[in-house]
Amino acid sequence: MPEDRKAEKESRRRQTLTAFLRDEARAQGFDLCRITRPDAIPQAGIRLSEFVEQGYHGTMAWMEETRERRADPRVLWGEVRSIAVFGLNYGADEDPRGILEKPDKAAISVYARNRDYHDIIKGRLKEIATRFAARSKEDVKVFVDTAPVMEKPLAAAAGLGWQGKHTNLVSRTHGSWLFLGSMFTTADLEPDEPEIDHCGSCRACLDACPTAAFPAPYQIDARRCISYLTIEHKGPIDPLLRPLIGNRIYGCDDCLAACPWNKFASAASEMKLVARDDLKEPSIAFLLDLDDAAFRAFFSGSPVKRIGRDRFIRNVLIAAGNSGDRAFIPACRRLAGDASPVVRGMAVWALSRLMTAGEFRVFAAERTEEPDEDVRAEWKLAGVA
Ligand code: B12
Ligand code: SF4
Repeated sequence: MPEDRKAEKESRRRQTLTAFLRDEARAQGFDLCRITRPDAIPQAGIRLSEFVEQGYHGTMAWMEETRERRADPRVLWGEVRSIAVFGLNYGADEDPRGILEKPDKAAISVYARNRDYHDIIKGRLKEIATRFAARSKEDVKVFVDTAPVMEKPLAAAAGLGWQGKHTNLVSRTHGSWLFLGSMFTTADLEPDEPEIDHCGSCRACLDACPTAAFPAPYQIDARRCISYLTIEHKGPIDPLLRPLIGNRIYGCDDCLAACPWNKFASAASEMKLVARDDLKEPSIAFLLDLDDAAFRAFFSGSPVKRIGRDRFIRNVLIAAGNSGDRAFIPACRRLAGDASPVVRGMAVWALSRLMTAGEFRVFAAERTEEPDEDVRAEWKLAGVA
């Protein structure tokens, strides 16, 4: 076959497969699907190294361990020729910051009020990949969040949006409310144009952060981010950051919600299928009472279940301590005798804020010997030697 005929045939195949993939993505409920090349993010690896060298990843050691694979999709999978990036709108039907004014309620970030998005997206990506592989006779691999893939730079290179100053992907059509997932393939697909940065001089997201987690625009120090502290971080949380956490018990949406591009976003109709109304404004009193079995049952199918009951109750105790609501004192007293040291320690902190100085002195005098070093440190912090 002459060279030009061959090139024309290849181009037609590329276009047909790309169109097939977009149709499949739409059929699976994705709002966006665009294509990029595996060599499209040369800056990302360098910036990831800077991030890790600054220690911004905190205790997420896996970020450092997988650095090389994360930085370059070709190290993760040598045969990959094209990467399809998918976006799923998860916008809420109201401003999620409203609950921050209700100290007796617990704020769970929007993404976690639904069934676990890893499960939702992975299932849909697998469907698409199976049909695409059958049609193209090419190899495919799908990833969402947990794999060593830099989803945001890839999404920006594919043109789904750009990385905003809060570092997340912002889209002109969906604001800051998109989940991302990707499909790597050996197929040669038609790449899309990248999106350019439309943040301009805006710094709303940077100013909105309660814990000042952005050392500079486009850079995050995860160690200060409430999402990291409440989800990824095990053990006691820095006492200086606790008051700034307010009633946020799982993740945080403040920087996302502050983004002016959200005015183009709509509430996600897709997510309604999996949204849980009882996770919109759960009461702190109810959550403080959850033992391990009740925690597992209540958060079954939710991403919240991943952090386990003890870390979760630690977070709820911080919210209780920040509430100023003395009605939580009996529950906190009970939790000060919990089997988990991280729960006991945070109960001591909460009580030191909710009780009067006199009440706390009486409570301290009644305590039994504490075997755990971290809990002893909490007593010391509260002024009890
Ligand atoms: C680790 C991680 C976290 C960590 C660290 C956050 C972070 N920004 O890295 C913590 C636990 C804090 C976190 C929190 C959240 N996360 Co998270 N997280 C991830 C994960 C697993 C890896 C991200 C990563 O590679 N970070 C390393 C850094 C170095 O990479 P980066 O963020 O892309 O950093 C870039 C910028 O700093 C930029 N940069 C640096 N300097 C400069 C200078 C200029 C001029 C420019 C232009 C750029 C630039 O270059 C870097 C490389 O591209 C991804 C899933 C995945 N596999 O990608 C989800 C992911 C990023 N998280 C997500 C979500 C939803 C959240 C939360 C909103 C959850 C919540 N409500 O609590 C918060 C948001 C906090 C925030 N402002 O980022 C979504 C974001 C979707 C989107 N639209 O972007 C992802 C993609 C998961 C998914 N599949 O949907 N997360
Ligand atoms: S998620 Fe909250 S704590 Fe984390 S960077 Fe954004 S505003 Fe700050």
